[in-house]
Amino acid sequence: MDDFRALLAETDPDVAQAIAGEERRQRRGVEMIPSENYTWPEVLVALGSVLTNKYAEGYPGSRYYGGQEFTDAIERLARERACAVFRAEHANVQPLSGSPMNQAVYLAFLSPGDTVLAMDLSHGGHLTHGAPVSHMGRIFRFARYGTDPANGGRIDFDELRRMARDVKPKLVLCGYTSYPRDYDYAEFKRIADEVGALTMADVSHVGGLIAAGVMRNPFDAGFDVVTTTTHKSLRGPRGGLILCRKALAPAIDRSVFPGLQGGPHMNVIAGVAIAMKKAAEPAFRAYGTQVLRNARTLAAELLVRGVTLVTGGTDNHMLVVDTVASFGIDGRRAEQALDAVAITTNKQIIPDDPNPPLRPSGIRLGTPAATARGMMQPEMRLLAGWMADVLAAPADDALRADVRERVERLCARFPVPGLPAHPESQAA
Ligand code: DSN
Repeated sequence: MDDFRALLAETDPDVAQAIAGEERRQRRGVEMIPSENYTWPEVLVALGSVLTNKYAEGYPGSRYYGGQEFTDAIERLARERACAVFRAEHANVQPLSGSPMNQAVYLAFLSPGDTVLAMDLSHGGHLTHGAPVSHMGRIFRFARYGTDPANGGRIDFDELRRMARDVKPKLVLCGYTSYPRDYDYAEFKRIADEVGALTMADVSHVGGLIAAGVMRNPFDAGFDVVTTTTHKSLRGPRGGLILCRKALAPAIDRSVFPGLQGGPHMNVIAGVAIAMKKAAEPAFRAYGTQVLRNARTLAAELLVRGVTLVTGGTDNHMLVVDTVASFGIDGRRAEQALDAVAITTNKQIIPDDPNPPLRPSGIRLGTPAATARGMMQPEMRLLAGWMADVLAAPADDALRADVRERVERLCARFPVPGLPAHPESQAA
């Protein structure tokens, strides 16, 4: 690999320098975007392997091109391991990422104009859950449930049941990108059964925590379909998984290929196989447990500092901070202030946000990446204090310089998985 890095530096110094710069950024700063993580070094090897050269349309044992003895073996491994980790009857490991993954499910079971009951974007849902700006939002009718401020920001199941009876969805979808709580999948399933709807859980954010056995698994409540990206808490390569009951497998597989996609990315599927092997190990359960502990510690410490958290805390790996209520600054300003001290977060709309998405009222924080580096509760306490100080005084240059130095010193003690210790990439 090192020889190839030298070759790249010679062939294309512009790209090589940008990669080295990104390595430096990842090494020197704390990654707190809840959907990001550091994948395993072994996955990086698979991603950079010759598997990227191979076309493999179709499925193992039934492909449209020759030369599949190794790709078939890899895809079978990835499918079997994913089924074992999630207790699923069938896994399709070909979705290129989260959006096509969810699209493939809709297109497998719905006709244009059919109704889906899904979570409102500002309350935590995802663009592919029918936001009006997404293509899916134009093809299908999405009815949106929200969270109830009177119930601590949790889902109001009475309202959900009323909506389900009213709109008669063909699919009830639960899943989120900015909801810091766990789901009562059994209650969703009961409501879906009452109206004869299919159940789908998009667990992209918490896939790794479900795999680790530290959060609820929708299949335990009898869900039909579960989707997850593979690169968030699961720590795999960028990709998507569709897991389902065996009876639904033919429709799902046809929908992914040839319905939506062409050749699967076999280098990524090899990475998924590796990540699934890792996810089945006891060490991954310990990782998931620590991700949750770290999130709770971060939340407790921020609450002590008077910070307003959406729902008042967290049950998962994620916190949503109301920066307007807490510090009188919008999420964009907060994201920039934290970027300046090498703590990476993302601006985030909050429930019924009066502000637009590029200037929303909050930020999201998450612990999967910092935990993958080995950071634990003491580091979360430090980070919470530094973030609260910086957000309370975003224009204070001296404070910023001091916190940035402290963050970089902290980071030097926690190596980034998969990053070689190249002296040149450590240089300023
Ligand atoms: N970008 C992902 C996230 O941050 O939640 C979802 O698409």
